[in-house]
Amino acid sequence: MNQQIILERDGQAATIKVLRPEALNALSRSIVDEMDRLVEEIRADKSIRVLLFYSEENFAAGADIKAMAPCGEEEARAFLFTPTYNKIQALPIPTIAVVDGYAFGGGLELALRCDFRIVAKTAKMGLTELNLGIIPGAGGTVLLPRLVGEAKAKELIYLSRVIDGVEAERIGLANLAVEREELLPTARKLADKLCTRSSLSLAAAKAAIEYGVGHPEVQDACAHEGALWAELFNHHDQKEGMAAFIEKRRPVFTGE
Ligand code: CO8
Repeated sequence: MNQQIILERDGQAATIKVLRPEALNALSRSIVDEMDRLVEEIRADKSIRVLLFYSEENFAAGADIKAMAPCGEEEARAFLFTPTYNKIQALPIPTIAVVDGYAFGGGLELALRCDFRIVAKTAKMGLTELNLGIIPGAGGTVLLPRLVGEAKAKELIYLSRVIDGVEAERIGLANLAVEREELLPTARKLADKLCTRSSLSLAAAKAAIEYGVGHPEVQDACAHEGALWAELFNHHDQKEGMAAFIEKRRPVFTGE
């Protein structure tokens, strides 16, 4: 078990934290292996309603360059973080990347797999892989264009351009940029708000959006959305949500 990554619990929220300050929280293979195990644990634990990724000082200065440097093609393939990042993206609960300091390369790609990015105005973010003679390899070329559009994604990736939190918010890469001291309180407030929503509705909304973004055929995606929508009528949360509206009170969702 790698001790450089931990899971912290705070009520219904869980936080995954990297503890490798000497390398600006660069992600080694064994850190990501342990991240994979933690993600499996979170998926199985129905009491966890929201997952945050937050590491002190720096989100992650990328994948471990010193470990990748000697790799050949086969070893590089084995080093890829894609299977773990795919699992993170597929979690049915909302995920929030809380970005302070550097989020470069595979670090930013982790943030791109989350549903929300709350960033410090002073954060430094970039898909800087082309500086190293490679390309983003954990979803960056796929997910960045979805957020900022193809032209801006090409500019950022081709030029390894590093942007701060303010610019990240302006171009749609971040949901919100805040002062550093407001970073965690803002993320916690968002997490608390998400925990009051129906976990079933959140999971269905996430599945519908993911499917819709990945399927350009609008009628197909809308049919998928409609099936998820109708299925929710099997559950208490739909009865409760609508009853609460009619009775003019706040709904109490249970995820059932
Ligand atoms: N990997 C390994 N070590 C790192 C990394 C990294 N990504 N980033 C920083 N470190 C280490 C440095 O080597 C240094 O260690 P040491 O003191 O032993 O030399 C220590 O952290 C502190 O770093 P610096 O002295 O460089 O600190 P500075 O404040 O001068 O600079 C920077 C900070 C600008 C962040 C600088 O460290 C930097 O440019 N780091 C590299 C950033 C980068 O290029 N990241 C992308 C990596 S490639 C990648 O992520 C590929 C992802 C695609 C596939 C994912 C699955 C494999």
